[in-house]
Amino acid sequence: AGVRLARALARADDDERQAFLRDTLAGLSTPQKTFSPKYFYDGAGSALFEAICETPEYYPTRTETGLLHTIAPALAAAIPDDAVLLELGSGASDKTRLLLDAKPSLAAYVPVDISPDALQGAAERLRSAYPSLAIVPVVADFTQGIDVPDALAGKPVVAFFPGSTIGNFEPHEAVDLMRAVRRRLGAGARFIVGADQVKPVDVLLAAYDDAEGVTAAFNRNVLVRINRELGADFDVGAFEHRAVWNAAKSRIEMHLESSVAQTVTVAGQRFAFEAGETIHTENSHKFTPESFQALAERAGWAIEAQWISDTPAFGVFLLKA
Ligand code: AVJ
Repeated sequence: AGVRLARALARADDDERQAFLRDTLAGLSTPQKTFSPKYFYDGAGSALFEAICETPEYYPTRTETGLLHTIAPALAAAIPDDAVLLELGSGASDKTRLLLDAKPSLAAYVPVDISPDALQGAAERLRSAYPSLAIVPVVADFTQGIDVPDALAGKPVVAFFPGSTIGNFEPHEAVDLMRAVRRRLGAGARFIVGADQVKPVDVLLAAYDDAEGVTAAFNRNVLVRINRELGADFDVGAFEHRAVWNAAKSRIEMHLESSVAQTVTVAGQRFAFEAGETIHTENSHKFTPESFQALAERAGWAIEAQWISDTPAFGVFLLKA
């Protein structure tokens, strides 16, 4: 297995794929098998996420978009005129348009995303919609550090992290990430964060297990990606999508449950599954205004303003360093 692992690593054509392989093997080697949700977003996964946002059950995107539409003037007033807008996990950049429209004086927009496909499509669409705005896309895993292109050094940076992607992180990781953003942006900086709110469990479960099965396809797609990119042999049809509410941790968990006892090979290493055993593929923490404030404050941010939508409740928080 050692030699085959070494060969698989050598074949991996870039650092990103090596990290993907290493993380996948490590995640399959722990008692509770786990994958990081950042690996959902290959081209197909990014498209499936956009399709999730169109399902009737998945309320966060349309709720946050409606809220941003309402509060865009207040956000624009808090953003310096010549600021660089830096978005973490920008995906299709649809919500960003609300800020770009409300703040035409922005110096530049820097979308940061792990998916080159999503980033490229978004940059093309935005360039034709905002021909006079400097758009500087950055393909990066923002959990590994936040870089602003040199050309924009010296400008005030406002960070934008919508979608409740912050909910993907364990609380201590969320604090580390928000602290890293604060250190990178410096004194007086602003950080606009979307954070989905606790609500009745049936609403949450439906949002992560839509009737059409789009979320199930999104969850299973990570197995398709691992098969293709890491030379694995997952029987994708032998894993069921599960969405579970973890009340103690205030989060929806997604799992892939092995429907039979089976063995899977990844880069020459074999991993046994019992029937009913799961791979934990994602956490989506749900917040209260108080729980989110506490997290932001632990990272050294102060709450400058906050807005919570009408039911289904979704929060947008304006943080000040
Ligand atoms: C993009 C991370 C915010 O957690 O709600 C959607 C991803 N997962 N349905 C979320 C997701 C399942 C989404 N985020």
